[in-house]
Amino acid sequence: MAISLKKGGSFNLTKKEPALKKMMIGLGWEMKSGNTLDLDASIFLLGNNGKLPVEEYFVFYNNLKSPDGSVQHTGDNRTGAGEGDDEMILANLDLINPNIKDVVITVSIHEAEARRHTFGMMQEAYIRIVDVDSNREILRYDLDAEFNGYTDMEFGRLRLEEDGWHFIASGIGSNIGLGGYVDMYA
Ligand SMILES: [Ca+2]
Ligand SMILES: [Ca+2]
Repeated sequence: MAISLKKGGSFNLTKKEPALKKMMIGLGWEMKSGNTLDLDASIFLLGNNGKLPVEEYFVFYNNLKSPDGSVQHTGDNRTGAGEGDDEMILANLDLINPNIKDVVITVSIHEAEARRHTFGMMQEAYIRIVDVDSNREILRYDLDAEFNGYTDMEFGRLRLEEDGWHFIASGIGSNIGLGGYVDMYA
């Protein structure tokens, strides 16, 4: 049974899922019409100051692996065609550089402004976290209904506290694009 979290809610991931080591962050979508829309999942690994230690800790379709080897993007999907997870990022909690304090997961629409795309144009769009070893879904968010009108969102973040990793279901929609997040964290 997946954990049901309200927007802004959080829980102690280490305590709740002590066996969790490898996570798969899966993004799936379909378009309502015959058009295609390109969603991108990205991860920002941030230090104590809330910034990327070096820019390679920003993992996305053009930088598939973090320097510590903890986060691996499996490759860009530009259409969302087909069922199930269309774009995936793997994260291994054991490999995260000890200087990393926050792992921010974002979803953004590629060239949303130029193409006039928003989350509301999709159907069956979701982002989820799966425990790779047990193949169990830990968390899922639907992107289409609640985030209608937005072009990007902070899905959630892992934060290292004294008692382990906490997951915060941020669910913060925005229209700043992937570049906006880069400006914020670089
Ligand atoms: Ca994509
Ligand atoms: Ca799909």
